[in-house]
Amino acid sequence: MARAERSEVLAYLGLGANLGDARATLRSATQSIAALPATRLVAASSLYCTAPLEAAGPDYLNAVIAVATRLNAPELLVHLQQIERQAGRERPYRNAPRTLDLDILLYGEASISSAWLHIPHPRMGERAFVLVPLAEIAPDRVKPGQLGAVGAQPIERLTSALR
Ligand code: PH2
Ligand code: MG
Ligand code: MG
Repeated sequence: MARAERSEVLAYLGLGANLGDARATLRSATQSIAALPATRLVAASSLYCTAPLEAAGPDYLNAVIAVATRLNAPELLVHLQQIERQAGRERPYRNAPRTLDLDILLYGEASISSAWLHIPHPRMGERAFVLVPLAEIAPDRVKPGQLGAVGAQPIERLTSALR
């Protein structure tokens, strides 16, 4: 008997970069994610210029995208880490400046806590660079009051599009 197809899950991914040509890297990463097996791009936020939060170095470019995927969350994570490595990501210390950071923010309605993966992303509710682009493409996934709570964090929407 044929194995039942896994159903699609809507996942929200945070993209960030503050080294190298961040704009080109985020665009290219979005294309690589859209080309992953069993995955399609559903929405992309604007690009945002944001001040580093709990981190040093240059300003970041951040965005959030939505994908519909049949990959499970650990499979998706492995693919995202491969795309980070292809972009030259190094991890010399926590929150070091990076050529590319790809985080799974939400995976459907799932709550996952393993050694490698915590979904929803544990710190997303404290970060304007996540909440503002997420609210742009999925206002229902941002809780009332959350945006106000991060209102003091510098973030600027850029006119150039992510895709
Ligand atoms: N990522 C971090 C730490 N600080 N600050 C901004 N503005 N944007 C980020 O993507 C970011 C950060 C750790 O992942
Ligand atoms: Mg991150
Ligand atoms: Mg990360």
